[in-house]
Amino acid sequence: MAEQLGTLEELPQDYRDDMTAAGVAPLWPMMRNVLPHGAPRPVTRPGYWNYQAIRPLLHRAGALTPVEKAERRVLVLSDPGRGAGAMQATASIYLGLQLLLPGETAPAHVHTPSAVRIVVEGKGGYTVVDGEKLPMEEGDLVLTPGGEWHDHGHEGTEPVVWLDALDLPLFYYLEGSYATEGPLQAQRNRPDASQVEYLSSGLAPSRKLGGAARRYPMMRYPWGRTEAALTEMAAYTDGGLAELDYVNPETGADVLPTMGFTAMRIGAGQADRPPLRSSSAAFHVIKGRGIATINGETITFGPKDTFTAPVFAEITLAAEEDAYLVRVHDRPLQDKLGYYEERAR
Ligand code: GTQ
Repeated sequence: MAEQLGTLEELPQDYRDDMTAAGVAPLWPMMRNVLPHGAPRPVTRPGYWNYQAIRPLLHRAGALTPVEKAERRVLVLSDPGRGAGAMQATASIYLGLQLLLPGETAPAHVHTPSAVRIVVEGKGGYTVVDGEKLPMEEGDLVLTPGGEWHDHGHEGTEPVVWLDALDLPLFYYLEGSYATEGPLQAQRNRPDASQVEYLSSGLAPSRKLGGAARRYPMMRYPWGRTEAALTEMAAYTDGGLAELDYVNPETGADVLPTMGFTAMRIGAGQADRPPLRSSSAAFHVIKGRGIATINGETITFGPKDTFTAPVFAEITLAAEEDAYLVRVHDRPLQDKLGYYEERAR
């Protein structure tokens, strides 16, 4: 194994100039950058976004920029490793906080990336996906998969805020990111599938031969049921820890092709010390307080805050109060690449 690879500076200037003119470059000076030994060297750094600090900025955006001038009124959470204005929170995950004021609508469009909304505050917001009207209550997880028409509306009286998570960085990297605009959708006059077909875990509509389920059969995961399930599960688990993955109720697969979502509960006084994972992650706090340590950086988190962890990060989540979080990660993508890894810490 070569210890020290040759550098660009060691090469004669005329040779370097001729390579540049020919549109080629030597691999060896760049070899360790693209294939570091043993583990990746992430650009992503742990990030922390205090909701109480961002909330006034969001509200000011509501006063400064009408939704018609924004299409989506969003403040993007930029990865500290990439700097202010970065349109990503980790290599693969985009996060933004979206504000909708009472009576506003955000126009219908469809795009190649998939999105998920986690409702942060406010009542009366809704998203229409493929004609299905999905109510948005605090903590709910609402899918708008790539290729599905969606628009947002607000029938309540107070501002509504939700966290958007998109696999936009991947589509952008693939030069595959684009949107198409359209008129607001006609809404089906019935509750969403989480309240009709998939009201109870373990039960799915019985089908006739050839009657296939929709690719995305359930697009809203109500928080109330998620919290109840975590609490019940934690009562019978060492340390009051429980984790539940959001899955497609027809197939048991991850809800989206590239992004995964895991609801977590950490009991007061307990700590979660997961293995080092090859997936990057964002943690959104639904309830509770605690201290996160990510690669040695200490983050004091409270309700509605969001923080991120790069790939293979050493993560400790210590709860001071019973804490409920949703972890957004890219393990489904890594699984599909035959790559996902975990290492003991
Ligand atoms: O609500 O459709 O944060 O298209 C970024 C792009 C939200 C949305 C974002 C989007 C949306």
